[in-house]
Amino acid sequence: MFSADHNDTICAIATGTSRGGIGVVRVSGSNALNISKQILGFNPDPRYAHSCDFFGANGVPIDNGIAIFFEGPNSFTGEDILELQGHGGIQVLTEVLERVISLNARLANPGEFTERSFLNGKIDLTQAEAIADLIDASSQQQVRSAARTLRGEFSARIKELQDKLTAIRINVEATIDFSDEDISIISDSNLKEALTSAIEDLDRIFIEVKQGIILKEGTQSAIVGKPNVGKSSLLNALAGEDSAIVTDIPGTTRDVLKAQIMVGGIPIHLSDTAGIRPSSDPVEKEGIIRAKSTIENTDHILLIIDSVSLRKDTDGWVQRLKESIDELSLAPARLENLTIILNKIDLIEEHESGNSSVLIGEKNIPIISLSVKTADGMQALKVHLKNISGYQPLEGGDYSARKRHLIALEKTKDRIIDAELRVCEHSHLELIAEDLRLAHRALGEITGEFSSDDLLGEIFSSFCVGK
Ligand SMILES: Nc1nc2c(ncn2[C@@H]2O[C@H](COP(=O)(O)OP(=O)(O)OP(=O)(O)O)[C@@H](O)[C@H]2O)c(=O)[nH]1
Ligand SMILES: [Mg+2]
Repeated sequence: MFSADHNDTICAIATGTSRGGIGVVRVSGSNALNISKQILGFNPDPRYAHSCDFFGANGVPIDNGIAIFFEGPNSFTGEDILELQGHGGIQVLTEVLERVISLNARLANPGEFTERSFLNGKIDLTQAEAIADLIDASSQQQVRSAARTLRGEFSARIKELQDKLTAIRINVEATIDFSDEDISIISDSNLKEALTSAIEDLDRIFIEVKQGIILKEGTQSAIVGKPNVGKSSLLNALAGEDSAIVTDIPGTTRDVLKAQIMVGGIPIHLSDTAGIRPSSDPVEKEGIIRAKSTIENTDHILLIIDSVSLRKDTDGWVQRLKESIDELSLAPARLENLTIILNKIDLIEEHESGNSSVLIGEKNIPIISLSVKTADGMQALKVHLKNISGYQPLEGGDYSARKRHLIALEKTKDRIIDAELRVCEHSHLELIAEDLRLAHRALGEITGEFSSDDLLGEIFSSFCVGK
């Protein structure tokens, strides 16, 4: 929940709730100095690491550790902060926390320290989001991109574009002001040129943000095909654990089973589905309905075929492959997202693993031949999964980005295109000025200049307590 009251003093165990060598209780707010004096028994020097006792109400030390007091506004939140670094046991940390609460502080909501940092202008919204991304990062690339955004590199890109828009708006507004005197500060052609250049900049940022989203959210791949072709075996092999039941009985999998793997730093969300075949069994039928719905909603479709039933060295194999694809009832455009996996090549005498492709209609569909059983060809599949994710590292590194950034950029672009059209139609400058104002506003949503309480609530509630 977005916290309406920012005047009180908040506290939390900042180091999580598991056992550790060191545990930190963090306090932020106007009462932090008073709490410091009560718990430490002296007035701490700002930014000085005091080795001391942390006293309970009865004067008995609860713990001994390092206390650091940061005087606002030179602190993470911009408020007075006290950090008590004690021993990392749950009981001892809870006692220190309870003592702080008894001295007129309240338990912080998730993300409330970061929220205060944002509200006090210490960081912008993209940096606040990057803090959550850094904490949640599960690959080296995610750590790098979150750290880059936290350093403000993404905000700087947005700021550049905002400055450009501001310059255009100043010229448009000035031309409106001097319209009685028939003075034109900016000509139509110069205005159009400036808007086109802003759209080009937007498009570049758009690509960068898209890469950031792939890195953070990854892509979805559904494993589909006839019963018994090895779908669940493939899920288990990729995930590195036996999550799905594997038997030689066709129709084993009924429900959709999900697993997440990391390939080259990209999260790939896999779904194992029920084998598709005509069935009168109500449970299996429901499983097949779910499999088809998964196919519709996934980014990529991995159609597994038993290579014994579809030997590439036999006549008419392409036609038979086409029939298997037709059974999925895919919309023609979805062929773009299809990969064929020929499994069980270990059962074919002279087999070759790896990549090939086949032309179906006008689409060249990739084929990976492999054996889940022997792992032959599995590496080729992993490389393929990374390639189809669409991730291409940017030259200077990536940003950690979110869908809301993409939506705001789209809104900004739409408004600038509107303005561009009006320039072509020689519309009133007031209308162009309004389009540009709205474009500016949409861009400001990214850094949090213009954000609703609902949005802020959504962002900060995804944090952990103590951050
Ligand atoms: N020889 C060989 N057998 C395999 C291979 N992959 C899977 N199998 C076997 O094929 C059988 C079916 O495997 P599953 O993974 O359960 O197949 P499925 O496609 O999930 O089947 P359903 O859930 O019934 O649709 C099991 O006996 C597996 O051990 C492989 O690469 N080679
Ligand atoms: Mg299965």
